[in-house]
Amino acid sequence: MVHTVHSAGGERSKILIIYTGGTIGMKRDETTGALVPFDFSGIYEEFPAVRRLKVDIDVHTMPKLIDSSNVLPSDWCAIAEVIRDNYERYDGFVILHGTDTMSYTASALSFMLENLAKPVVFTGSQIPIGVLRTDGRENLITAIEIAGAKIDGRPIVPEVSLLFHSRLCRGNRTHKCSAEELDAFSTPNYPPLAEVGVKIAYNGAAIRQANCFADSPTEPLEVATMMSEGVAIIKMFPGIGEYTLRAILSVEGLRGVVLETYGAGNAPTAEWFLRLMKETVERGVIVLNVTQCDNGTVEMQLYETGQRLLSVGVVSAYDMTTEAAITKLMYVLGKNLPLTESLELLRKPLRGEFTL
Ligand code: ASN
Repeated sequence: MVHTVHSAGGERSKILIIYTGGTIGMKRDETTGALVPFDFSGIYEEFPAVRRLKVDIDVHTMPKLIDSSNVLPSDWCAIAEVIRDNYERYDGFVILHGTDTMSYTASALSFMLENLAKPVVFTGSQIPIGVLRTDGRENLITAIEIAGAKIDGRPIVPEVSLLFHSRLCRGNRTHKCSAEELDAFSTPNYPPLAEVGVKIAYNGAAIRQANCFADSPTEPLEVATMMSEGVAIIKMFPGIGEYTLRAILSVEGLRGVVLETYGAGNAPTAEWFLRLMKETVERGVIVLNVTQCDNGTVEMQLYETGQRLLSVGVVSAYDMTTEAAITKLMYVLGKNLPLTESLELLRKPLRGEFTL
C-alpha cells in the first residue's frame, strides 16, 4: 500500500519510507491501552516538523508488520523488490525495521541490491513512537533527511546504511550491542558514515567511494533474490564436544558455516577438531572464520591455533561482523556458482563489508 504526503516549496527529494514493523511503529491505542501499529501515512499530522525538510514522502507499508525477530530471507527479498519496483521514482529509501535483527537485514540488503546508487537508510527505535520519550521521532526525521541529502544533485550516501541515535553507519558494519540503551548499535572496525549532532557531519572518506565496492553505481540496479538456506553459525567455546560439532556439520544440505573463533581467528588444535574441519571443507562446505571479539580482525597466520585452521582450508572473514558474514554466505551461495568462484567472492569485499 503506497500513500503520498506532499508538502510545499523548494528543490526537493522524493523519499519512499518502507515500513516493516518493529518497536518504532508502535503506538498506544487510546481506548484499549494496547500497543498497536502506527499508520505512517499520517506522518505529517503526527510529526509536523517533517514538513520543514525538503522532501516529499510516500509510505509503503509491508502487508504483514512484524517484530523483527520473525524476519526471514523472504522478507528481505520482499523489501528488495519494493526498492527495485520503485527505484526510478525516488531519490532515496528509508526502511523502518525492528532493531533486533536490523543489522542482519541491512547486511543482507547491502549484498542483494547490486549496483545500488541511491541511499537506503535503515532505522528503528528502542522506545515506541507513540511514547512521549521515544527515540523513534529523531531517528525517523534524521533518516529521512539523510536519505534525501544531495550535493550537486547527487546523493551524499549512495549505499545501504543504518541510522541510530547519533550515528549513521554502513549497514553491513553494524551490530546491535545494547538491549536497553538508546545508543544501541555499534560499528566495529569501521568509522561512522556521519555523526549526528547540531549538524549532520558526513564523513566523505568513509562513504562509498568509486573503488571500494565491487559493483558499479553506473550499471542498472539488479536485485539478487536467491539466498541460500544451507548455512549455519557455530560459536566456539571451551569444551565444545565432537558429537555436537559433528551433528551440526553433518546436517543435510549444509553448504556454508560461519565459525566464530577466539581472538585473531584461533581455535583448538585438537586432532579430532582439525580432522572434522578438514573433512567438512573437503566435502565442499565453506567455513568462514569470524572473530568473537567486539573488534579487530582474523589473522590466521599469527598463532599455530590459527595456522592449523588455514591449513585445512578455513577461509578468513577478516574484520566482518557475524551478521555480514552469514548474509554474505547466503548471498554468494544463492548464486550457485562453482566452489572456486564462490570462494573468490568471499575473499574480496563486495560492499565494503571488510577491510583487507
Ligand atoms: N523486538 C523489536 C523488534 O526488533 C525490538 C525493537 O524494535 N526495538 O522488532
